[in-house]
Amino acid sequence: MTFPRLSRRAMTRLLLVSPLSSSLLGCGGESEGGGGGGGGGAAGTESSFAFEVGDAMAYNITEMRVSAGAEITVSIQHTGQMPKNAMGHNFVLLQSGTNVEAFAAKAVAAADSEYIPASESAAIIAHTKLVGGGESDEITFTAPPAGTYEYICSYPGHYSIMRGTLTSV
Ligand SMILES: [Cu+2]
Repeated sequence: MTFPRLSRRAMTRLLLVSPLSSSLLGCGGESEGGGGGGGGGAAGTESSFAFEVGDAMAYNITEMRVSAGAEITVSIQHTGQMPKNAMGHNFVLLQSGTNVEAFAAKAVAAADSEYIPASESAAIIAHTKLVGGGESDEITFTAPPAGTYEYICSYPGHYSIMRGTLTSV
């Protein structure tokens, strides 16, 4: 009920001088230091994405909306049983304009680097490592300039189903 850190008089002064008073009041004495969890800047954007993958070829997230220049966290967790050499998954965010089919063809030949083709590094904005059942990874990167970007799982044969669109605004 009471504000833990401000006396009633101090609170009144604050109300008189601060244009933020209504939002402070809205917060009451409860938690929520403002902004809410995982929120981003521009409307409808997010800064944290939790990918869950399993023994099927599927992403749980096929659309991402981010604020250009924001710090983005992508985690990927493989909740299935199959090892990564049979049902590996990753998250590979590609530069705008990348020919996904051509990229995927190069990726197939890059087994030694877990299907991240070194020759195509300029086309990759960010990527996680390849995960199999029970494994996970997390990366942080800067959201690219405003535009539309595709992301795929570069494990052989997966990209045609495991792909999504990141929109940066
Ligand atoms: Cu995959």
